[in-house]
Amino acid sequence: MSNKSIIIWVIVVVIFVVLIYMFSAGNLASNPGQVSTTTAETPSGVILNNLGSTTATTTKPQSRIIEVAAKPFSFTPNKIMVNSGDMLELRITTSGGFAHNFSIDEFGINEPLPNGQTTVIRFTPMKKGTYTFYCAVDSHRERGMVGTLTVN
Ligand SMILES: [Cu+2]
Repeated sequence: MSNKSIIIWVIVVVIFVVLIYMFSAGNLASNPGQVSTTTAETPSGVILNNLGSTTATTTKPQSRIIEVAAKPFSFTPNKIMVNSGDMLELRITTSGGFAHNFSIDEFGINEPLPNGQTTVIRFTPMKKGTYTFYCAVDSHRERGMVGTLTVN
């Protein structure tokens, strides 16, 4: 091998290395495409900060397990407050000898609650507001089996 061909080989290797580097850098840049969905949340944090950190609260959606007792004729608690996007799991336990029901019209929930059992109802309210939950059996609602779900 002459000196000239060694130099050519070195140049070829250097170009090759640079190409590999650029290619992997391109991959690194495109992989965070997924990460950028996470980064996309950052602007809302920035907006919160702009609105004033004194009023900013963490409203990250979270799993919420809420135990509810259903008996003649009440739900306990009868006021439930959650944040929109929370993944709710209501565990409603009936007692007192009657079968009941758990309904929230706006969410299309209409679940029977057999006596003496715990019924699990899962849903994720996305829309803020105050919604009425009630027992749809006979006149149970009028007798007090009613409450409010507030979604903030
Ligand atoms: Cu009832």
